Amino acid sequence: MTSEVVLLGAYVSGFGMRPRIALAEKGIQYESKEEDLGNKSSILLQMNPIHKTIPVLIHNGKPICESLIIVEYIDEVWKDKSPLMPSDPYKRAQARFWADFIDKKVYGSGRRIWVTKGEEQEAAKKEFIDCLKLLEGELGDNPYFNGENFGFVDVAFIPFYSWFPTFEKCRNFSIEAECPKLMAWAKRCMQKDSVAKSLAEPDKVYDYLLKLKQRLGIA
Ligand code: GS8
Repeated sequence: MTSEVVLLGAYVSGFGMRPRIALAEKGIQYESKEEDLGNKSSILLQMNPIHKTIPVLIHNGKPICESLIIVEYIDEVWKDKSPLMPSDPYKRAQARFWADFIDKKVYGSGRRIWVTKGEEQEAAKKEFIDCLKLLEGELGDNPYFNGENFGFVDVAFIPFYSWFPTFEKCRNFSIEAECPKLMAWAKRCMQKDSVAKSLAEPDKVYDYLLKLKQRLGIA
């Protein structure tokens, strides 16, 4: 059966990069529609009326929202190639746990680094690095989070790599110095075409952030 796949996204969004990687892993052709989040399209508002956020995957006319749910959906629909979720139920639960940790803790503290100042910002920076160290511990000596094969947690986390240089430049710390094994993992992921072609260029992320900071009046 041929299927029609459309992805509503935004180039620099880490959430938007996740389905791009998953679709590339599966070798699925799709139409990509770039959203201007300052002026959302009627299709986005119609397809994700609850959150009004990207990414949204539209498969044969039906929307699927929330990046991690989209990645799981892609993995289930196109299950014959490059499985992303472990087949063991316990490992699957663990993969979901770490992806949820990335969204709540890594993204949460990462966001606070931008919107706070002074002591609060220092606390957010510390929490961010602590979270990265926890992830580094979970990775251990494995090439990928699920062991030998690139999988769900890698898809959930690797988009942050595009943002690392912007964090480092603007907030004056070195992730490489704090988490060398995690950086080695990121570079390993970048050797995969599916990742390299889906991640935003760090310079474009930096430009985007400078403009956003100006617009929101954040230092
Ligand atoms: C988060 C999506 C999101 O925040 C997911 O898909 O995993 N939990 C969701 N998307 C942002 C762009 S990335 O910062 C977005 O669409 N923002 C527009 C808005 O909030 O108005």
